[in-house]
Amino acid sequence: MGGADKKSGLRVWRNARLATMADGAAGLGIVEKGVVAVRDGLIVYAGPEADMPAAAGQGAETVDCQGRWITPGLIDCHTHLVYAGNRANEFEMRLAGATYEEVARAGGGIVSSVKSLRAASEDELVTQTLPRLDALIAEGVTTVEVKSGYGLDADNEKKSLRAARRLANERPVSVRTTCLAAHALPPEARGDKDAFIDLVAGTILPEVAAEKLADAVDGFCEGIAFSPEQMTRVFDRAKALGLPVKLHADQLSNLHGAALAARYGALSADHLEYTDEEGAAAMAKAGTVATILPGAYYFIRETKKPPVDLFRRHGVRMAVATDSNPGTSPLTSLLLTMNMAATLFGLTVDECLAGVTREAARALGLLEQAGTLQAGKSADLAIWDIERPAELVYRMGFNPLHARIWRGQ
Ligand code: DI6
Ligand code: FE
Repeated sequence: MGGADKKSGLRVWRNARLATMADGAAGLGIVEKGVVAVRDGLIVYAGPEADMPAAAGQGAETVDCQGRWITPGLIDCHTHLVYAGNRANEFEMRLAGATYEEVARAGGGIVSSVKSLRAASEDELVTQTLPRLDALIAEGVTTVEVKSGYGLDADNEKKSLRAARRLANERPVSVRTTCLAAHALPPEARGDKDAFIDLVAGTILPEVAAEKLADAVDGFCEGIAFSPEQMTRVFDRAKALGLPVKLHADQLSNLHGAALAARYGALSADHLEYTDEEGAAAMAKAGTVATILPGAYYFIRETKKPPVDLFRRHGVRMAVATDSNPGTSPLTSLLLTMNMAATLFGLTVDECLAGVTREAARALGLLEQAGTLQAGKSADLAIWDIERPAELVYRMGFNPLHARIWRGQ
């Protein structure tokens, strides 16, 4: 008992500058001369040192941050991190002038990742995913969302979700899993999208839910994937199973996916390059977060930008994520992602930082537990060797992380 007490005892990070990211605070919620006090993996106080209640500091082990900045641990709220192999060959084909269709006909595209994932064991998937996870963690990520979507049958979707869950045993990081069975049509479906959606809604989702393998359900609503009507069948089943939904929406065309997501009270709608004002208004009303994914926009050389001004005008919250995947965003740096969101889409530094902390937590339904430096939340911290927060967004390919604390450790 005594040993356990000591281990989980009070620790205080002092002499720090805080970007608390607290909702409602101005800008980043900056506290000069700040402290963060932690007990049992939870923040018990975050604020000015001068105002710290005596009880919060009594008998604490202290860490002198020497004026460094502390932000909430970063949250990557949209990844397809679990996959096998890679698609560098397709990248070379595209550089040589091949079109997406030509690549697909040569056996490329999502289906080639499906083939690789099906051939890999669960252990191999974990082994292949860890270096990508480590790259995220090295930049201060403390929570990562991981989607399935390269299995596309019950056994392989479950295998990939189990591999995703196991990442949390291998590394000090929180993992949220999302079932994206409605991602693409597998070859054995022979072009019958409706029959495949029946399989997703009737078999895959119920099996995934029965084993509690997913925290949410996602889909790809697009001409090259599934229609809004097909997505409603997936979402209806998700709701019946008690799972929150999110959606890859309006990435390549405007099928009004954002409005559809909002109608289902989705946690987030993601990509959104082609979303119109109606979609933005519906998202605002539903509290659906807009997850901005500049990595995919950059990598596929999209030219249509998500309507950031509409999101601002309607009060839609914006998250920023890597979309890490082998086909359209082989990106494992959330810091670089912030730079892209600022440079390509004009997000402000404050929006970028909120997008990888507070709003990312909101997009995962985790705002009660993570995403800001506030009492009662998980003690997930990133401590940075920087003079001002803008440096986290400004630099490209430079990592100023000094230390990362996950659940107080
Ligand atoms: N949108 C994307 O950009 C990726 N999935 C999705 O729904 C593509 C995934 C891949 O090509 O492997
Ligand atoms: Fe994605």
